[in-house]
Amino acid sequence: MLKRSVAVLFISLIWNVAGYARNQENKIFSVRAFVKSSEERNKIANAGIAIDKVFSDSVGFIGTEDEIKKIKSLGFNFKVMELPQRGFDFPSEDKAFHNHTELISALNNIAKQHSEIAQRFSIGKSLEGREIAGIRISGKAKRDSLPTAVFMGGHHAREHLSIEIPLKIAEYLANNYQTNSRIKELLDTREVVIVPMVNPDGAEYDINSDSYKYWRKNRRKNSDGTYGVDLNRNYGKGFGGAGSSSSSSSDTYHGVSAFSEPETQAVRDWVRGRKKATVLLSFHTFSELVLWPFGHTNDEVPSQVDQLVFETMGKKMATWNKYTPQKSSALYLAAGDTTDWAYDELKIFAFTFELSPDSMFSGGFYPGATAIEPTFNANIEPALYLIDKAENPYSALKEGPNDPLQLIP
Ligand code: 0X9
Ligand code: ZN
Repeated sequence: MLKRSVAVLFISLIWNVAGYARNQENKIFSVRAFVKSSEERNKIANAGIAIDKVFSDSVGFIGTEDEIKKIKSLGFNFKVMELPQRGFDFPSEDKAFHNHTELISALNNIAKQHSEIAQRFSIGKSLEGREIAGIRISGKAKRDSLPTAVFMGGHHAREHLSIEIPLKIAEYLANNYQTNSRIKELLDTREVVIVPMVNPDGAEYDINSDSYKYWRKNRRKNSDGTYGVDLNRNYGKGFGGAGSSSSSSSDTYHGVSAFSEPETQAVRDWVRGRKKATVLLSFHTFSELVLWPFGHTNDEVPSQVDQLVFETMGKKMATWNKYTPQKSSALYLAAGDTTDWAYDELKIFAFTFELSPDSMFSGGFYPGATAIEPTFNANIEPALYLIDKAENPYSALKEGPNDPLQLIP
């Protein structure tokens, strides 16, 4: 007789890599849970599970034994694969990735080598006291005098590639200002502000031991002794709603209140202060998606024109990186993310990119250093487009066969 849940366990025997050790207490699994509808998908998100990848017949996530039990008790069929644990700091093959100290040096170098256009800034400190570092790049020295594009990465600890791409964008802009007239023109008329590592404590925790930990949250010590708040559930819009968990051990734990975390407070106060910010891009990994609000509800944003701008810009950016463009809620409902807040409170056209790879099976959160260059190449044109559109996002509707409703204000 068939069991209701069928668990297939593939134990990976990759123990022959020098220096790798295994943490018996915290086994981590790649889980594929089979779902038949978006309702079932949302049921999983609502169980406090951080879905990484949506397939037509299933969802993928990184889970603990407890989370596998939860999926089982909800009656889903699933299969699991135990993940090998590896590395100390970044393992040698991944040393092109920047840890926190290296990121600070890289930003300092840009500012030093291009002092006429680049300035370093900090938006605050993480819970453990690490600098949340940023860089401003513009042909005009006076802050907040030009239309501003905001880029962020590293909300989620294990998504190291999401830190490399905004850093590379900063390097690209700074390196090309003098020699590339398109870049010079853009930067002389725009301000670009970039914070590549919003969650430095989490990113460091993920790498600073003998294994990658598949860590997602920050390093808040919760009152019950568990660790971490999901920073992308801690923003104000729809806080505590669908797809966010009130259970502190969950990967999607939303925290005790909206903006309870120093990292999200820092982002909030910094973005609020950028008076000419009109566009924002928050890099995450993985799945190759271009996402826009809302994500906490299936409703569209109240303004029909704005919804069309989101859709038009999102689809346009997807023509370059070839990612799948969709409204966030079509992926799964998740309340309290950066973009819903930035649009709702500040009317900033805010996007989430889920970078490469496409799936867990092509590297997931740890795609290796060879992923950095092609992912940057795929995303530089969308980034430049976004910077261009900072001047007037509504102008997106004037291009091509869009604006069928003649809604341009
Ligand atoms: O769940 C998230 O925070 C993002 N995905 S990730 O795998 N990087 O964790 C997606 C956020 C998109 N927003 C909504 N679906 N609301
Ligand atoms: Zn993420």
